[in-house]
Amino acid sequence: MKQFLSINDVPDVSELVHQALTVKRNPDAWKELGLYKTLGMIFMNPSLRTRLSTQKAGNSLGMNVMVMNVAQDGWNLETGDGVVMDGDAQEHIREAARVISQYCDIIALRSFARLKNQEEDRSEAFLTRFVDEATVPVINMESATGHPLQALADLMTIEEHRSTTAPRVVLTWAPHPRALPQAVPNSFAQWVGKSDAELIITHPEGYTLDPEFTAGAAFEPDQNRALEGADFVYAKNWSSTTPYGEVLSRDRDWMITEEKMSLTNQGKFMHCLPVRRNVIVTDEVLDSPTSIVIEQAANREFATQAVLKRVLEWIG
Ligand code: AN0
Ligand code: CP
Repeated sequence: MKQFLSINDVPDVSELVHQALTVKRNPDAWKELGLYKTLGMIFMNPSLRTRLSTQKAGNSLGMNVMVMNVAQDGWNLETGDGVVMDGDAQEHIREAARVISQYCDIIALRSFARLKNQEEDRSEAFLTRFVDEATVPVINMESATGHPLQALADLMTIEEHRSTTAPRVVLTWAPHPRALPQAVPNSFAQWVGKSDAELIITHPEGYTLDPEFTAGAAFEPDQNRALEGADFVYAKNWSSTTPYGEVLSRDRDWMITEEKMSLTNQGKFMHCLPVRRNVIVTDEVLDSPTSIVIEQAANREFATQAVLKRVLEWIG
């Protein structure tokens, strides 16, 4: 695999899920594959899971790993062409991406949606520009429109817990005080769409996800009806899409409670984390055995290890 920006870099999703589960069973089996290779992790936004799991995944393959919180510790980056740089930005992404490439064999990048300009986010302006300037493979640790490493870990978790070939998976919007990106629900819908699962999406008006990511999914505006018979409930907040990037609803009735979970087929509760307790989901649900959020987070390590392994094999 020459890069991992989105599902489009994955020829066979099911095969990659199984590869990641194989890595999980024996994480030390490729501990020399990345010897003398350097992974550079570049963060434009905060992280707990992605940062630690990616670092560990790289180390398990023998890689040297460097981490930089560029937004906090680096120069402000300019991305526009032909700009007279007499404002806040001290460095252009052209030099930054090319310089980081000098020190690294693989670069992993996190750069969230800015939620200001829909076209800018939709076109993955920052990620695309970085990839164009970088001279080594790039791995997406959440970009404007997608979080494919999370989706891979989510599919592993569903695979480990499913009791039928085609489980009923419900992706439900849940309230949150701040405007969050659509990257996680986009990728989740897109990756589940490539599996045997049945996907039902439920959200209030104004929150319709880009159809590019939700092909094949059913939409049910009534959350309770959507939850009926669900094997997996994946809760996530995202900001509105029409108008773009706003908090249109704070409706607490969308929070996942034990009562809502009782509508499901003894469904498992999923969330990518970080999660706001008693806003997205109640303590009772999150602390019950139906919650598999910690397993999802654990699988991030092996999902990323499988992806790094593929990219290292491509580098040779
Ligand atoms: C981020 C988001 O919603 O995209 C990261 C999730 C993995 N979440 C928050 O900013 C709370
Ligand atoms: N799920 C996830 O990506 O978490 P972090 O934002 O903490 O990395």
